[in-house]
Amino acid sequence: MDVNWFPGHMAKTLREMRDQVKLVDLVIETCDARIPESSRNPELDRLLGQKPRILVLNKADLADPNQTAKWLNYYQQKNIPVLAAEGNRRASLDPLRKLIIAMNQHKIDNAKAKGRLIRPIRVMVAGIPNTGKSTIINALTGKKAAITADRPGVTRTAKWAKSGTELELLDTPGVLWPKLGSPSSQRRLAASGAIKDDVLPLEEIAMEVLFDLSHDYPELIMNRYKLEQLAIEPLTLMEDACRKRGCILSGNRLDLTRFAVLFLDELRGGKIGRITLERPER
Ligand SMILES: Nc1nc2c(ncn2[C@@H]2O[C@H](COP(=O)(O)OP(=O)(O)OP(=O)(O)O)[C@@H](O)[C@H]2O)c(=O)[nH]1
Ligand SMILES: [Mg+2]
Repeated sequence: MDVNWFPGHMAKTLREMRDQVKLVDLVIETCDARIPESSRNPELDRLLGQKPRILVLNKADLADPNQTAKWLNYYQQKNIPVLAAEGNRRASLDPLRKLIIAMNQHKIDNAKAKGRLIRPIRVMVAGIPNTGKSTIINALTGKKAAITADRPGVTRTAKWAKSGTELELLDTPGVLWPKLGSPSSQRRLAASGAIKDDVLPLEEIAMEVLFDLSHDYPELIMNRYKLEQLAIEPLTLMEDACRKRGCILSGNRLDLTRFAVLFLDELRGGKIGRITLERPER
C-alpha cells in the first residue's frame, strides 16, 4: 500500500498536542479494541513522555470478548492502566471516570490538606482517527457538543469540554504517524476505518482481511456470505463471497469493487459479528 495517510494537518496537530500535554494531568489514549496494537500511535509515546495515561480499548462491543480479555491482560502485564469501553454506551464509561479520579486522588488530597480549591482534573483524549475520542467525551460530559461520525478526520481542532465539576476534557483530532507498521498492520488499520477510504486500495484490503477472517472466524464468514466452504486462495474466496452477495455486473462479471466497499462497511459496522483482527500472542 502506498498511500498518503499523514496529511499536513496531522503533523500540525502533533505539534499542538506537544504544548497542550503540559497543561493536563492525564491522557486517555483511545485505540480500537479490534486492533489494539495497530491502532496505537507510537508518536504518542514520544509526545506524552511520563504523563500518566489510561489506554482505552474502545468499540469493545464490536470486538471478540475473549480476545479483549486477553488484550486487557496483556497490557496489565505491562503495567499499563487499561480498560475496555463502549464510547457510545455511557454506563460503560463509569470505570473510566473512577480510574481517572483514582489516579489523581493524591492531587485532590494534597489540595484539601493545604486548604486549597480543588480544581478539575484536566484530561487530554488522544488517539488515531475514528477510535471514538469525541464519542467518549460526549458520553462523559452528557452533551452532544463534539461532532462524531463514522469516518476519520471528523474533529479538526482541539476543544475543551467540562464534565461536571470534576473533569475538563480536551478533545483532539485523530493523528496517524508517517511510517505505519507492517503491510498487514496497515490493512487492519484501513479496514477499521482509521484512514480515509479515497486514498486506499479497497479491493486489496478487503481481499486480505476477508482471507484472515476466514482463518480466525470461519463460521462467521461462512454464515454472513452463505459459503459452504472457504477457498484457500484469497482471490477465490473473495470471488465466491462476491458472487453469493450478488455483486455482479452485466455479462456475469464480478463487481469486486462493489463487494470490497460492502464488505468493509459490514465489517466496520459489526454486521459480520464480533471480531478482533489481532491477537496478543501472535
Ligand atoms: N460500535 C461502536 N461505535 C462507536 C464506539 N465509540 C464510537 N463509536 C462510533 O465510531 C465513530 C467514530 O467516533 P468519533 O467519536 O467521531 O471518533 P474520533 O476518535 O473522535 O474520530 P476523529 O475525530 O476523526 O479523530 C462514530 O460513528 C461513533 O458513533 C463504540 O464503543 N462502539
Ligand atoms: Mg473526534
